[in-house]
Amino acid sequence: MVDRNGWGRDHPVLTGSPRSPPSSFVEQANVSEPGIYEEFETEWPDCWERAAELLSWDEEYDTVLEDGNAPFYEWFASGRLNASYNCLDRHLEAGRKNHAAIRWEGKQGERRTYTYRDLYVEVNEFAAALRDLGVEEDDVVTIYLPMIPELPIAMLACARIGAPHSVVFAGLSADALVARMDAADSEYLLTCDGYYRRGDAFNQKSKVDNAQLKLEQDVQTVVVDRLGEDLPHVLGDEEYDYHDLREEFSGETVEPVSRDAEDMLFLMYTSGTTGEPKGVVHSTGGYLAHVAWTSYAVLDVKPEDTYWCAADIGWITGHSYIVYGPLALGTTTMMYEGTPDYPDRDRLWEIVDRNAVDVFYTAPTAIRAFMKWGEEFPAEHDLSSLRLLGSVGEPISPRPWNWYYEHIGNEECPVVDTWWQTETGAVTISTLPAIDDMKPGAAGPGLPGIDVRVVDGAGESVDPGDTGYLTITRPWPGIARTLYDGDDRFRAEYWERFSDPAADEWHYFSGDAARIDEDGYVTVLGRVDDVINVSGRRLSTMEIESAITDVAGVAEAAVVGRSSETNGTDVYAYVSTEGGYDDETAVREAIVDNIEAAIGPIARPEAVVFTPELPKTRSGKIMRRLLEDVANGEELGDTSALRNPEIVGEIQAEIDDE
Ligand code: 6R9
Repeated sequence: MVDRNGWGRDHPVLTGSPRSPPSSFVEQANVSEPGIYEEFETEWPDCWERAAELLSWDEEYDTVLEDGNAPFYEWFASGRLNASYNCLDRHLEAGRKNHAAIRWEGKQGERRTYTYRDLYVEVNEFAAALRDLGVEEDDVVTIYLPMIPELPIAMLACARIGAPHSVVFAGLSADALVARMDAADSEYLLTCDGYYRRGDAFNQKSKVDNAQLKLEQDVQTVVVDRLGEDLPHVLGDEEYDYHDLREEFSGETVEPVSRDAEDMLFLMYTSGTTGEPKGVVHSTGGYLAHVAWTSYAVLDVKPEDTYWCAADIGWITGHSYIVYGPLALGTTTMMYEGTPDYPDRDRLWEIVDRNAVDVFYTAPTAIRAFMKWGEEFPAEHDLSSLRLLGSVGEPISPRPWNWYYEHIGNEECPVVDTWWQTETGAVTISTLPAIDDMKPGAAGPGLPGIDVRVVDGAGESVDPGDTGYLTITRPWPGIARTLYDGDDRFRAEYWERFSDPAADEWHYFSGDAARIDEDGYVTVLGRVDDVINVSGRRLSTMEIESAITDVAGVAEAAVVGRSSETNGTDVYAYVSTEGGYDDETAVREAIVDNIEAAIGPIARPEAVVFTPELPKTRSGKIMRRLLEDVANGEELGDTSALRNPEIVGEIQAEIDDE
């Protein structure tokens, strides 16, 4: 239960002053009619036809929404389409074959451009090869590749023949690959020999060889030779070279398989905090319509744009906003293999400058790093091509928001803070950039047609400013259809908490805590499992973190609970500072003051531990669980998912010294 004295009740909402959309942006925006919210309400669910109209259908759908078997919704029922046709063929037919589809920047400075025609040719050849290997419609193909063009090519080849893909982030371990292939009963795997990590050759194939030993099923494996002479490899039984296959099927074309709108386009495993990874199932019609619509309405993508979502395709953000959304709209999508600080900290700005990028979409963790490195890096480059900036993946507090707005967007680009999840498929909460004011620190209202509610434990909407659980009433086209491991788990994970099946009332539970203000803007506070209870008061660790990161000189913060005899839990804060701030005492005092000012003395940290970096997963999420173990002097759990495992030992040493 969220009680009235509980988390966040009488605390100021940590949002900055609102900003209006820049008029230069409004004039050219894809969506600028303020009446769109009302229109979606009065015409719901038919309003979603606006999304479906962005696609080409082989057969028109009969109904927009079938909700007879909730929470297993069907969108655009009996409509038929093919995702690869929508991302490729139709752009060729529209005379845009020489338009750049993908611009790829490799780690070693390599560059490749694929026109829509080039992409079409290679997707078709690989689709023919997959068929020849025996892949049939509905067979799950696992793809375990880093950010090289063969990754989206393979996804589209799978989509072309109606074989759902399951992309496993290349940085995950052999065991993680085995777990995902087993769970999906997948007998086909596409991987590579290796890839470069800061200039060194890293062996991916040996991870796959380890995985093969543990897999029960026979697997046919296709290997992309990424490293050539830098990492010679030998192919075993049932292993094929990607380039040889392409040569064998050179020039072949494959008819796109007409898929039912509800047929599975792909499977994406996402780790829950505990237990088995969840295989989130996405549909062909609803998913594609929703990602195309949000790319159009929220990210303002236009066919003539160079658009860059600097995420990894191994996660949902890359699926929806590097591959399917932008390619469905026929734009040029950038793909970057490297890291933001190699060879130098201006790498991303150099790419924006050289490619005249129009729209740039990244995560707060990256923005905080840019802020920490300093404004001189973007200042070295011409970023005036930028028109819109986006943020996704975590809450972004006002200070990094403002930094992004000023130093990257030159106060001329709207910033969209987009809240969504692997399960929602596409953006569900965000401002519409030409219509809504931006409030730094709040993602925005539910998009048109999305009914977001912040509720208490009994499912009642909380008052504006109060904290509660983030739920969504009514379905939307991109919503996950089920979990591959079973309908029961899908129902239990997302629907049981707040729905009333007897009354046929269904509310999707996101697992996040949030606040909503008088204008319906949602400030996401983080997962509910990040809530700590200090002296009977429930505090959001994210809220405390936001108060900390608002202090000048602070780059990042992670707050966890430490068991305490007196208080139940104490607030324990880990902080990394920006370069140049070496007076820890002053920063520590400012942090404590700001927490007290923003939340109250109840949230005063028991300890503030300074560290050069926070431990993070490969997708950039801070591993609070580990930090909690460190704070509580417990044995550490698994650190294999970390990008920087060495930092945990350093933090422990720092605590021991104190
Ligand atoms: C797209 C993606 C989902 C979780 C979600 C929430 C957090 C994502 C956010 C945000 C605050 C935003 N999250 N976007 N929190 N503001 N704009 O990241 O999917 O990897 O499944 O993570 O990420 O906690 O529940 P996924």
